[in-house]
Amino acid sequence: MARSWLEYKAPAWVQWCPGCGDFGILNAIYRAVAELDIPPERLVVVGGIGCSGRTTFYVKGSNAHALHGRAIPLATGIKLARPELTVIVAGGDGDLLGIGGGHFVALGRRNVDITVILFNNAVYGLTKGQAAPTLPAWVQTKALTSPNIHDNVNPVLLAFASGYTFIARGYAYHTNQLKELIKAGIRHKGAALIDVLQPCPTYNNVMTNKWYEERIYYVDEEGYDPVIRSADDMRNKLPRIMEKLMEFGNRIPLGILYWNQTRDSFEERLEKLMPGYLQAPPGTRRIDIEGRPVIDPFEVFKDRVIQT
Ligand SMILES: Cc1ncc(C[n+]2csc(CCOP(=O)(O)OP(=O)(O)O)c2C)c(N)n1
Ligand SMILES: [Mg+2]
Repeated sequence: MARSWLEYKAPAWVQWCPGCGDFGILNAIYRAVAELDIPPERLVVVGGIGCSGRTTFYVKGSNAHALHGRAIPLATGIKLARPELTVIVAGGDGDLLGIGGGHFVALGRRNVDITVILFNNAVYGLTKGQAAPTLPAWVQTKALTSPNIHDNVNPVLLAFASGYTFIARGYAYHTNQLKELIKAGIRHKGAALIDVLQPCPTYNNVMTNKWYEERIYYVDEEGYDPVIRSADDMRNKLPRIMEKLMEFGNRIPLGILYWNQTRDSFEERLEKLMPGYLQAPPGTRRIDIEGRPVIDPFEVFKDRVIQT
């Protein structure tokens, strides 16, 4: 029997504004990991900095809170040291696409088996509503003194260009559908992006629940097929996939948009390079033999010590 989601509820007071989309995403994460029966000690939620990054305090797991924009590199290190762990990144659009944009791209190139949940409210919520990289041009949300004159980045298209092998989009208030997308992303062996659209009732007074509800629809209701199993599939399905990845206007597609099942994960590539890596990954190896350090950190770092 699956675990209860309550096993994943950390004893912390949830500090988000009433009506925040983060609650829906948190709820979907709880139920996804419970249904997948992931033991909390084998679950790692790495949070970025932002309202969204606080997710790491609210889910019981072997979690870590990174510096702003650095959730992906920290998660990558954890996953490569202990590939048997389930590693999830929870970060905002500012964190993952602004200051952390280079790391977002690098994860796709590596195709590390990490599930990135992008809390996409189009604003910097925690720092009081500045324009995030996903805010469309000429939109003026209430903290801006003039309309946004930056063009917006499309996270699903950037993920595709970077090499992510599972790309989905969900809506924060549709927690059942979002839970299923998160489960599929976790099960996928490779870099997964779940772009989660979410109203920010405090700072985004333009992209509201009503705004989203008028535009969103699910691609599976149209019989859309996102799965790539061969080079032929890629040739045949790519035009349709590009259409869905690029669509963001009067209609916004939700669901699994792209799922490439042909590429090795980074862990599989490492195993090819270093046979035995998966049996004895670095995080499980002894760092001393019979009490004698194999690596003497004092020796290694001796010329790096700051003399006072
Ligand atoms: C190096 C650094 N620069 C800037 C900040 C200030 N800061 C904190 S959160 C944040 C952006 C948060 O926006 P987002 O990532 O979209 O998360 P949200 O709060 O919207 O969930 C910024 C700029 C910081 N903490 N560290
Ligand atoms: Mg944000």
